[in-house]
Amino acid sequence: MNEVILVIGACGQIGTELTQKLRTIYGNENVIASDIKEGNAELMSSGTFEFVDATSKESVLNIIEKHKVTQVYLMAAMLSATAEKHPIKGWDLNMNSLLIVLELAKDKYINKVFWPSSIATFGATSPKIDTPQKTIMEPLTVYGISKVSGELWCNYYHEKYGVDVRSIRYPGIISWKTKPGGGTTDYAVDIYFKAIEEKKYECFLSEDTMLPMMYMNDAINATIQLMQADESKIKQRMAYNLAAMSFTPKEVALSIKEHIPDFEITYNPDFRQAIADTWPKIIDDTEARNDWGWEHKFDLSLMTKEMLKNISENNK
Ligand code: AKB
Repeated sequence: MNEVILVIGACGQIGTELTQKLRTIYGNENVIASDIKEGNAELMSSGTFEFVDATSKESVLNIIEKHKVTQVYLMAAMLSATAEKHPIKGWDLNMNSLLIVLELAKDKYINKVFWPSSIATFGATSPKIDTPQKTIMEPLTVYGISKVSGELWCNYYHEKYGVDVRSIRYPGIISWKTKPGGGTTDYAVDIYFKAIEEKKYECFLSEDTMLPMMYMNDAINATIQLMQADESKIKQRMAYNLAAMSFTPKEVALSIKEHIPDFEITYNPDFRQAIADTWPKIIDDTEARNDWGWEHKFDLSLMTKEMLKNISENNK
């Protein structure tokens, strides 16, 4: 079957690189990018772009019908820090967009859905080390509440209507092409840009705050691998735990110092510290590895090399 893929939220941090990778696999003409705002030049020039309001069923359905879309990757979301400032807006965007896409899948307009969950589904009462696939989930953020609820809806639509919806609990994602916006893990991207531009960085988390993280290339490969996996391999219809590395701000600073010896980090924790303090430090992703063969490639030192190289080359 010839797949036509719609990426909703294609201009965000993950959406930008995901869309480009999908275009190399499925052909530029078969991957439609959509968002409420335009994206970077590469994204806009490499294939079709449509403006979409992810919270309007009519807006999403119009694009699906116009392009005969078969699969949707729903990447539009309000992240943890921003959603704490706008709780109802965050809930509306994160939930309504998902329910719209699940309904369209139930009514057979599309046959497969990807929806991102997050380590934010876990809360202060979840085990922090080797956080299991199935454990207590009592998130203390609006974003986390929307992600647990979304996972339950995904599971419900699969159990009740047979919808083929797949999901991953992303850790903090680190990339150099498009910056993230409004997350608690954003420091781990900003620190590399500031290291190149100013050789110093003031971190909004404390030096020993350990969080699960992943380089973008790994995140994109995992997402596409999960979507391409044979249905018999998908045993979780909530979302899969996914891990690559865990580190603290102090550890990433030391890794940067190996390349930029005079780089300096200072710490000035703000409201995001309280969010990070409720999240896991290390995730157990055994199920993803066993069920559909997930393997990460990037550790902290390899990622640091790639980040510094790419940001410097791009800054020239
Ligand atoms: C955030 O920090 O809100 C996100 C996430 C971990 O889902 N990067």
